[in-house]
Amino acid sequence: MAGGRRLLHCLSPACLLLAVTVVVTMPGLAAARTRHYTFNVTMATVTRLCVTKSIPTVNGQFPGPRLVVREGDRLVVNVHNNINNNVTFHWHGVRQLRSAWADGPSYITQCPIRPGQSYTYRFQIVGQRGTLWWHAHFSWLRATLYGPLVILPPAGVPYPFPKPYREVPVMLGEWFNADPEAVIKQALRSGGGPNVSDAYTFNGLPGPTYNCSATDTFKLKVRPGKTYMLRLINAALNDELFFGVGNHTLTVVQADASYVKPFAAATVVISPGQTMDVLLTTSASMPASPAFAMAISPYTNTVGTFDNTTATAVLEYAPQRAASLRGIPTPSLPAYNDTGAVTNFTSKFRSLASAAYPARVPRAVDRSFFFAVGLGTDPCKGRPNGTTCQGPNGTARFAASMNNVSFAMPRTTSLLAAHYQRRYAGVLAANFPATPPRTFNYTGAPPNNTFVSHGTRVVPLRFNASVEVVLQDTSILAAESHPLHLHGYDFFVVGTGFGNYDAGKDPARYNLVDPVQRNTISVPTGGWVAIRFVADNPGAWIMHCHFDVHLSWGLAMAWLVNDGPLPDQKLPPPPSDLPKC
Ligand SMILES: [Cu+2]
Repeated sequence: MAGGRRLLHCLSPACLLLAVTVVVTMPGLAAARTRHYTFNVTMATVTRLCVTKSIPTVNGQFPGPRLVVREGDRLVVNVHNNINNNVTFHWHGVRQLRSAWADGPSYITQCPIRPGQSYTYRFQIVGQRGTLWWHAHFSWLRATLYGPLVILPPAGVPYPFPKPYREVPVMLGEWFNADPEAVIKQALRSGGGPNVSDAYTFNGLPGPTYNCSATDTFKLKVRPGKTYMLRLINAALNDELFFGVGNHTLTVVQADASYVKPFAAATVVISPGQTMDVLLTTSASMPASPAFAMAISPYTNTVGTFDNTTATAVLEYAPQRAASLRGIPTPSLPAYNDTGAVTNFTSKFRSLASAAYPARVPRAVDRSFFFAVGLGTDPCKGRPNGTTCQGPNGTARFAASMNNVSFAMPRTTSLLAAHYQRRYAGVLAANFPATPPRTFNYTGAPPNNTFVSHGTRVVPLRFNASVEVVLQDTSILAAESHPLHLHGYDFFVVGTGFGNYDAGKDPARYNLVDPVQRNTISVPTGGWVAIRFVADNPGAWIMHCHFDVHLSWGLAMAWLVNDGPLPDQKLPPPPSDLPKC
């Protein structure tokens, strides 16, 4: 099924709200609603690029169903796993205040939902509005298990910008002709890089730049003189993306479900995990061209292979004249390695920081961390028979780390269950290093020894601790940007730069007034970024690279945030249907 086509039938949020709302009458809380959804995880047959295959889906849809809620709503999502694979779901960017059991990353907040089993995710949307999304959080299953999570403001509360005529989720994805699970399994077996995707997609559709794909094109029908809000979501597995629309300028108004000071851009850059709401105002009168191309292409500095293709979709003013899309105006996107274009764009983000939407930036810091993030290697020696070493130079295996620790997922329990039961022995060590084990010129010539260590090592945090983390890219095997995603929190991006972070000089240039608030930020290629958050949400929270290949190689760590003294500062007991390992 082409979910992208179906999207066109019900574009307005109100329409979707009608479809799935269950109103719970609560005295004195007329606006509080609980919205129920059922996720039946099933295999479905899908054809793209003339390849027909069976893929994991939610309710047979690809991409998956759109969830539409209002700020303050409670969600209840009943997941039934009917596929022959473990699965979990993550509600990407949702704060999950005191609902860590519903966050979803496998072996972090829950054991996987096994084939034939069910689990109900229950959580509330608090203090967030805009676009988020949901995706599977087990191995690479999110390649096809993903969908939008649209959070409208509370009823009667306007946007801080003129109300758009229409709002349209635009999910940017990555299509593999092969089974993505086979792709990552093969890479982990060989120690080499995984095969790259065959196409990028708009709402699951690759569009006409690929062979055998012209009929699988996402089309957005528009009228002249109207403003459309595109809810952009980068659901790609391993690629940051440029996005643009031919002859149209975009205005960015939200990022990761927080409002930003609006700014104009011809091209946007969006990293895996990130969301961005952009306004597009159509031509005042019917334009000469009946249609315009929307396009996405990768941004990367990898020395490995990557999917260097461009996908297009169509902004269609006049369907009757747009029969042939040949020659329609197309955006000129930057070159794949144009870091200058990326820096120029990302430097424009500022929190709205208004009276209604203040930026509560921590001004003082209780705990400071410096994490070197990047690739590394494991030795070939001692690998079991049948495994090979197709990593760097064919003499090692690819790995990735933070502070030289490659994160090992627990297997017998989740971190959160271990934390809740205070049974840490054999599961985790609360000694994740606050600084790299040895200092080196992080963005200069890499050290001779690039071997990583392995472990399930975490940082415990006291409730309400104010935390700063400087994320420093390394040039080991190649400087490369890493979209770092923190679960359970938004953070403020208070500083960024190229080269090595300088603790003596750089903090003086921090923005503590209106820094952007996000849940995912790309550590710049050969640079650093400083983030701050207040640990006001008890639980076990993974922070990881949102390139699935780097996560598979261990680019992750976790925070254990302890309960506070008050009753509403404690993690509640686990739900009775929490899956067991
Ligand atoms: Cu990464």
